[in-house]
Amino acid sequence: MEGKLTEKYMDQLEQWIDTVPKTFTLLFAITRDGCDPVTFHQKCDNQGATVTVLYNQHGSVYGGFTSISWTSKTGVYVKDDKAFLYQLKYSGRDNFNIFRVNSPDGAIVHNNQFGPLFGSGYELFTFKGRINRSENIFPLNGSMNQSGNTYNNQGMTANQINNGTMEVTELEVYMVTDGERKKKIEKQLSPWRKIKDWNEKFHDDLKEKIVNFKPIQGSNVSEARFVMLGPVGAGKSSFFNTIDSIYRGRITQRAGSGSSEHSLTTAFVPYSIEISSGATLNFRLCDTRGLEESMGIDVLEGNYLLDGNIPYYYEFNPTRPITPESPGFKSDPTGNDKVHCAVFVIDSTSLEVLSTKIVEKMKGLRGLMNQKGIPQLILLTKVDNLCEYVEKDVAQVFYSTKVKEAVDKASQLLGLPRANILPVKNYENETELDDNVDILALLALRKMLHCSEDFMLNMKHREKDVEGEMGKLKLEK
Ligand SMILES: Nc1nc2c(ncn2[C@@H]2O[C@H](COP(=O)(O)OP(=O)(O)O)[C@@H](O)[C@H]2O)c(=O)[nH]1
Ligand SMILES: [Mg+2]
Repeated sequence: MEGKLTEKYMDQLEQWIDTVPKTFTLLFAITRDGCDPVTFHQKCDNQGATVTVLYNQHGSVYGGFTSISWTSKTGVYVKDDKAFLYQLKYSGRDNFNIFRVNSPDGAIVHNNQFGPLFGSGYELFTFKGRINRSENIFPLNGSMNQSGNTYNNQGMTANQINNGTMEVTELEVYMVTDGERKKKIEKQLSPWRKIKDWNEKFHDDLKEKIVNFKPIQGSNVSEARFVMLGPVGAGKSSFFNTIDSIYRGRITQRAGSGSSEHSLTTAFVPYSIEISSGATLNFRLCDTRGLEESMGIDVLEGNYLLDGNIPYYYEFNPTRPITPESPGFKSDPTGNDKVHCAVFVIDSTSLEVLSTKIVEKMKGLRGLMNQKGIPQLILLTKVDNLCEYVEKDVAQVFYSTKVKEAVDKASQLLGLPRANILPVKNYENETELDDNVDILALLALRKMLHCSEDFMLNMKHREKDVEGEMGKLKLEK
């Protein structure tokens, strides 16, 4: 098994350790080996220099390095003047900080009851005794403090490193040895998904084709309706903002976005897009309350949502799902009210930690959609956070091995064909538009429109066929 540590992070650790190139070999990973001091010591004792890496559900990566082998003594301070604690990522963003040892005598604590333990003041104490996994989280019973006694804290608090929690999604220990490492190929020579010509003309063509989109004639639909479903923070509102920005010619933020524990969007908002001529495009992107483990849209409400019973701007209320008696309930929805294509929005960097409850919720909704023949897609967001090549240049997205792997994974997770998984990078921190960001988002939107056309065509044929049957019945009478 390969670990989660990326090449970029290995490069950084290598620089911090010394001037010689380093190879990293995974010795211990709690998701694979379980979180138990016995296993940790079996796998990591007497292996020379090691780096311990913790990953949490808030998108933070941090840990410690020691140049001295771990041992199963019963509690001794071990001197290491090369040891350090470090931070690589905080809340989803790279943040490189090193906290070098300033009292080497107590740099490391060796104890057979404990996992990796750094600092005489337990500056980084991972766990003691066996820790059981709960869903995708290991609630470590250790702690972190930046007292500055053993390691120079650089004026940073523990909360600025571990988000104030010792819950982690993974803890790895790598053996560190001298030697050039074979860099993982993170960029392919030929794309894993072929796109005709990724250039300005393609950008303009895509943009125009979408402006000219018209729902299938005779399907009783004048605008396609997409519903975006997914966990809080996945990037639903940002996707609408991205499309809106493309057509407004500047970065816009009509849909509120940001981070919050519960969903910021609580209403059913059917956003439409206005172009410079004042015309509106013939589709609506419906923002919904996020799918939360214990709240959010349930299956019954999902059913109403898909059938078009839920009125515009309806406020989802987790404690009181909508019923036919609720004010505004559309008991006789039109072709426009129906959902013509469902879009699950998933953060590509969270695939590994997506809770099983949320996946089950999405699968439940998929079941409903299959019954109704509604096509389904996945928007795989934040691919810039997944791959450094994409972060630098979004046009590299279909050459990125990491994005390809995430697409495969998402496809397996929900059981949708790979062609229905659409990587996107939303505008989030930009002040200017970028053709490459536009192209990727427009490609996704084009696929959404195609899927909605398929659905409308089926709707139209079904209506015709039913009418035909009725006609026959009448004639037979
Ligand atoms: N780097 C990056 N950040 C994103 C992307 N999409 C959304 N975000 C950020 O993720 C956070 C949550 O996004 P939001 O659209 O509010 O999620 P929602 O809860 O699904 O509506 C915001 O801080 C966004 O700026 C993306 O593609 N790349
Ligand atoms: Mg939102």
